[in-house]
Amino acid sequence: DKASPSRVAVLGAPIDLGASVRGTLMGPAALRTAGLVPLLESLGLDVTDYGDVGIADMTDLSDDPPAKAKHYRQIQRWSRVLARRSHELAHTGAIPVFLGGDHSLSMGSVNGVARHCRDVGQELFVLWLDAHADYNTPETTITANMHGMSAAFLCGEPGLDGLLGGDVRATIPTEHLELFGIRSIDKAEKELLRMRRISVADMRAIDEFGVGVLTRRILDKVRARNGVLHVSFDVDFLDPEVAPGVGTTVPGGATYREAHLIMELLHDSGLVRSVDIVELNPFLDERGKTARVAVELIGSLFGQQITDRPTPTNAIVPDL
Ligand code: HAR
Ligand code: MN
Ligand code: MN
Ligand code: MN
Repeated sequence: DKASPSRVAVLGAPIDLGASVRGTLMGPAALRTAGLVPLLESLGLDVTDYGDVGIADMTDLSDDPPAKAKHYRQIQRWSRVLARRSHELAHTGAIPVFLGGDHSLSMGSVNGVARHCRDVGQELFVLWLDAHADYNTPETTITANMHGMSAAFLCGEPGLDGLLGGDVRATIPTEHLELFGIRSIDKAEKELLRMRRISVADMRAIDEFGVGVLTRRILDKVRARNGVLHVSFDVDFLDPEVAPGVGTTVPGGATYREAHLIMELLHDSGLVRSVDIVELNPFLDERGKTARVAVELIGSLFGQQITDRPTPTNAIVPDL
């Protein structure tokens, strides 16, 4: 497999107005406190921590906020600043790692990475590790919370068209979005996912086939298109027993070992070019447990191994 870049750019996005529960703004600090940067350095990576992004100097646009999108103006400021910073960071050739912050930050981070991939003519795939599909629009949403809309926004669904103002909105083709670990979808959201034929590895598929098979299937698809991968890791992907520090826990999530195996396979693929870590809420955590697990998993994503046994090549991949 091809080698990933050896430089990592860490950027915090202390944003929590996209979520129903406040507190994810402490996420970047908790991930740093849990030792993210020294861990990455111990793996031989050249890490630059750019600190946290702010939105204080952002002016407001004059588009009409959608009827059902809470804190639209604030999220718009974050999206615009993050899309710009993300594009710049991707351009340097480092792997940007965005520390959230709620999942609305991906509207900016992934957009910037997608713009860069478009600049260099590379196909971008997005692996969305999450309990939720985040595929609502202002039309379909029940809660009006914007963290439930980020994947839909990235695929160009209507309703948030003015979010980035005059800046370029890069759209992820629906067949390049891979939802994984999903166990909570709203009714209208499910209908939209079905209409768009979006790939959903839900918890039942994981139970039946295992994360190894399903992850390899995604990696093969990316490789076949000579593409690269953005990993958007919503911490609520994990089972609440493993990761209690999130505002929207859903039972029946990924186990500790399943999550590590996914990260290990992703690392071995050499395809990952950017990462979000989102929805960690230190206000709800138990003595740093969730922050520590998230950091360990990022360690596996960047090459931490138990032994040096690489991914075996005899992958058995069912045609689902
Ligand atoms: N589907 C629900 C909504 O749209 C819940 C979304 C919750 N999202 C997150 N991130 N916690 O995945 O409001
Ligand atoms: Mn999410
Ligand atoms: Mn570029
Ligand atoms: Mn979620």
